[in-house]
Amino acid sequence: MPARSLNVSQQLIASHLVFGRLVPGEEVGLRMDQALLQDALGTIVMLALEAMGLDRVKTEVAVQYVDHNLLQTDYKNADDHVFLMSAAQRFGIWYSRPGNGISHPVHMERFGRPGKSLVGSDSHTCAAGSLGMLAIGAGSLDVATVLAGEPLHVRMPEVWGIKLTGRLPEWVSAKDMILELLQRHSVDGGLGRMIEYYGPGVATLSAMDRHVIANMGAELGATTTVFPSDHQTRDFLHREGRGEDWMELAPDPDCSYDHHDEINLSKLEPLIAKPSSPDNVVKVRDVAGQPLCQAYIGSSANPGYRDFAMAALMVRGKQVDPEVSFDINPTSRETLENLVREGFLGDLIHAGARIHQTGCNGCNGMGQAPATGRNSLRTTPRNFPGRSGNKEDSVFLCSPETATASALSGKITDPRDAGVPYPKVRLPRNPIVLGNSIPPPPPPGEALKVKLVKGPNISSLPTIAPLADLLEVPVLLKLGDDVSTDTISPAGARALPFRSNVQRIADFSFDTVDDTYPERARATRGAGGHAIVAGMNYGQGSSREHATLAPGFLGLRLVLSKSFARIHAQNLPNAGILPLTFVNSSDFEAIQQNDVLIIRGLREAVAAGNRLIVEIKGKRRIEARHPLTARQVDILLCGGLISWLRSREGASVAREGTSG
Ligand code: MIC
Repeated sequence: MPARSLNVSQQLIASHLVFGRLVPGEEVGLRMDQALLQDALGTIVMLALEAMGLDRVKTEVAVQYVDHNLLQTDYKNADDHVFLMSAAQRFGIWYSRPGNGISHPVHMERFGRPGKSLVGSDSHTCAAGSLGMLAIGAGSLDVATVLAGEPLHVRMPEVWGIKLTGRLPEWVSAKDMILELLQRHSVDGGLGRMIEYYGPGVATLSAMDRHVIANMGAELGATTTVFPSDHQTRDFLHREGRGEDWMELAPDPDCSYDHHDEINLSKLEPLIAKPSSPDNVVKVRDVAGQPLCQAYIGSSANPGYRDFAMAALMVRGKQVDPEVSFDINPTSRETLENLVREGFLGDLIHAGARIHQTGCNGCNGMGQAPATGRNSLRTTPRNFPGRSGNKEDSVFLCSPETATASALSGKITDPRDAGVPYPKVRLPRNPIVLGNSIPPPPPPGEALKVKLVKGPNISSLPTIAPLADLLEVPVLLKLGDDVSTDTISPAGARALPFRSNVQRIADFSFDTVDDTYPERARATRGAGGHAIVAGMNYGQGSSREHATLAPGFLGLRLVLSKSFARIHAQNLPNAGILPLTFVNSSDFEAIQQNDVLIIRGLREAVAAGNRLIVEIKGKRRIEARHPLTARQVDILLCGGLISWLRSREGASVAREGTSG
């Protein structure tokens, strides 16, 4: 029988398949060659590795980046950095110190390799699909499990082939292309899908353009994104001094895709996502003329040298509007050094830019919060309400060209109307490459002697109770569609320093929508817990485990929604919380806040099948279903992922004991 023709996604999945079949919707186990951790979620990974008693990570490469929590207003973030350095050394993980840059572009520069797989404790891990990697974001507990040598468990996605034709016109860049897709398909358009770009237009996009597009596949809710590995990929690796890491990856000639779409790059125009969702996309010309208080360049969504060089060339010899804060956030030390050498940083400074340190910074509210109700134009990936650190924010997402044109005029401006000649950005001829900026971990013998250094804010993970047999829980919150993890466990400089202290960060849960929730929830802790009811795509956005562990610590036992975002749906059972969806979504209307939901015989019922009867006390019964695999049911019955892993270890120790 002739071998089946595979697209690139299927080739990558097939070459990493540990168990399962390439049948969409079925659970597959994937071998992960590499792992990426960032500090805001890495502390949970390290605490989990400690709780699991792991000696050394089992992936080929694992890297801990420190890029998110860089503001050191007191001891907390600084203590986390020290803890992460000690834990990285202890567990055999490379450590990228603060100032080296954002995990996604730096990983691409230093470790990315076509054909390899990568798991990351960050939803934008998919950015590495730009190099032809199978790169998947996951919750911190799942990442810890992979580091301990388990495959990554995901549902086999459908493959969404997007054919690119044409070439981006002047003033239109990769960000406009991904905004076009968000306009067409919304923030849940990629659920259950892996996006694969193909067609003649792909060759016109550089590896860094592809990074922009792959990164924001997360905003479409997709499992991941992949590009083929071609001459652009080779060129990128060659420029990084790693030409030997290149291999070609192309779809088989007769392969097919489960879904189709097409974009003619030549027809695109500058787009912008209005507040406060990445899919609220319109043409820049439709909102032109509105004033702004901030123009922000940087983040993992626009990390390339060209993005900063473009801004620099546009403002060369000019001054930005005096009422605009022009915030430049370099994304990697290497990019910054090249910008300095080529003189571009000088252009930006001269024009009035504020130069921030290399890292994620204001992207998730670690500084640079905009003024109340004033428009902020950002090249970042997300603009969920309040994410900037100001509850009353008004954040737009756009390309560096649009942000810079608007900074110059003081009004939202289509870059084609800025009156600036189109700058031709050329990559540096002999780029500076920082090959040794990340030292390798010590060898095993030395690593085992390293002690974890925990500051006073670092607390062990809370213990989680096994699933109860009777749930009788009040609904403490009833929420709408597309609730993001930024709503569940807010970002921003107030809350983020508590990322290594689940018990404390719990007090911030949902406080941007209802600041009475933490106290009301805490009161249910000893009394059987509580439930949350929500609409579609609950838990979209970040992979942050705090969005499950923290409400779980406050007594959250059940989330009943119309649908879940991918990573959050995996994080819920890992934190011992039961996810359920409505069988009839109109039943959503039947439940009000403070209603009590009852499920009897729960332990047996979740294991027996995926349908459950939920009684709305004093009203009626409705049908719900759980999306759990057999493994996830076991995890829930055990009281979350760590207890489950421990119980399995216990079982294998017992087996070894009897066999001896
Ligand atoms: C984000 O862009 O939302 C973050 C901040 O990078 C998160 C990680 C986090 O919550 O720390 C993500 O993308 O997963």
